[in-house]
Amino acid sequence: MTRLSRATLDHLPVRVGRPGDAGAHVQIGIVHFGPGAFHRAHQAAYFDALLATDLRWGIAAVSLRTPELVEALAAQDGLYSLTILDSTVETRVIGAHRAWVGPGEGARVHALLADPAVRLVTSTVTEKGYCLRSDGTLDTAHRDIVHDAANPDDPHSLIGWIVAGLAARRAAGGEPFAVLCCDNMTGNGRKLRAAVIALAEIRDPALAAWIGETVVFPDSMVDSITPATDDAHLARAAEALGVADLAAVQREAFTQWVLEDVALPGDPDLASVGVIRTSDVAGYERAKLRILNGAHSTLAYVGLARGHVSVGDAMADAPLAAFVEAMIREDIVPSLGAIAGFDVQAYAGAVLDRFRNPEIRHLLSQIAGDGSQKLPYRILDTLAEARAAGRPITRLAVPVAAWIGFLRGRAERGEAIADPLADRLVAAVMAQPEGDAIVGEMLAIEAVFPASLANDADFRTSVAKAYRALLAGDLA
Ligand code: CS2
Repeated sequence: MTRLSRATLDHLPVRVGRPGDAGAHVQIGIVHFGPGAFHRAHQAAYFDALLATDLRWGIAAVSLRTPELVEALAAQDGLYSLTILDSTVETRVIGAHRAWVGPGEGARVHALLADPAVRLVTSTVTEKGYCLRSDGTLDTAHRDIVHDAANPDDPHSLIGWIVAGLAARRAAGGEPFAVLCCDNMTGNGRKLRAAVIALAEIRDPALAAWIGETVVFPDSMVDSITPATDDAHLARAAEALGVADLAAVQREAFTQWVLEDVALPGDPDLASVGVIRTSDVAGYERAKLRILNGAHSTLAYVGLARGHVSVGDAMADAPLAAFVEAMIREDIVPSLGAIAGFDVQAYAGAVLDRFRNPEIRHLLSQIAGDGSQKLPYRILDTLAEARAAGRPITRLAVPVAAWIGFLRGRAERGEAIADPLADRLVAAVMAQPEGDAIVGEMLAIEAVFPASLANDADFRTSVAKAYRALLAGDLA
């Protein structure tokens, strides 16, 4: 089948939306690391819209681990379709990507990062891609960071690439780029900043000081439910387009990007394309991570245990949906405090509606991956604060117990666990016969559970109780 490309763009059905840019004169202003489905469906769509009025913001997509994606973008001149799954389903072509760089092309990454026209370096490499310890600081014992400290000109990690790029800017006497983290972590910009400065410090303390003084790392909150592209979606995209599109993505209509309101080099008018600029990102970030992502992880682990496959299925399980709603409204919302101009209970209701979107089939197994990286931001922070404030944690202990049960089930069946700590997790859940003694083994993993929780008898008892209940087929 013919592929989507600049040459086939003019022949697409009229109902398919066209890229925002005016074609040939787009400059590359952004280097993006990790152009997976979420980036292509979210950030790239904002910049695609911005290109309609400002041609400086084309994206160079850097995927140092996924050659297939780079091949697909190359074969399609960087074009791909975004399908919006709402009461009406709409497809449009995104044209923001103007360069694509794959494994083994480090020299091109160096050249892009050194180019003064590149004003932003952005990332969606998932939580584990930042090589942080559970306290949010750079893990200097991480294999990639050890490598990058010894080989600063041939980095493996995102952090190493940012340091290398900033070192080149400084050496050339140029302006630095801004660094925008677009992953689901609290204080994502601040954490990335501290990690970059920590690695730069090993290389050259003067470079670290220069980064601290001149480079901005705004915090951001990103949100749009983006189910992974599967064969069914590739077929749907091909049908809508009349040509094949191997980089197609799909998402819900709702999309939000809240970005800390600090001046960015080149001053892109992001507000004109719907990005919310505010000085209070932290409030939005906490609300989104704790409500949406916390509920997602709960639905994933409890839902899989109850035999469900997708978020929609899990939400159709009335006791489970009621449990999650009560957890959000009674346990999570009280942890958030007031956020100016933001109705948290209304937000919670809207999130639950989004989970029920009948057009979306979002697999629980997709959400269940990388629990060791996700649960600290999604559930454990809420739990620790609830304990400190003396609020109940009976419900909040359930997703932790369900995660442990999920790991045990997978390990017993010899199934792979997608998690950078998989070996340690499997060792912990298999250290004891099935029963709540496993909980103690898991809570001893310091890379996941802070000592304040691991040593808290009430927390331990609550998780063990929830684990027993789940084994018995009950929710709590
Ligand atoms: C999900 C998120 O996969 C997951 O862990 O919870 O990707 C979620 O869909 C997004 O954060 C929504 O913005």
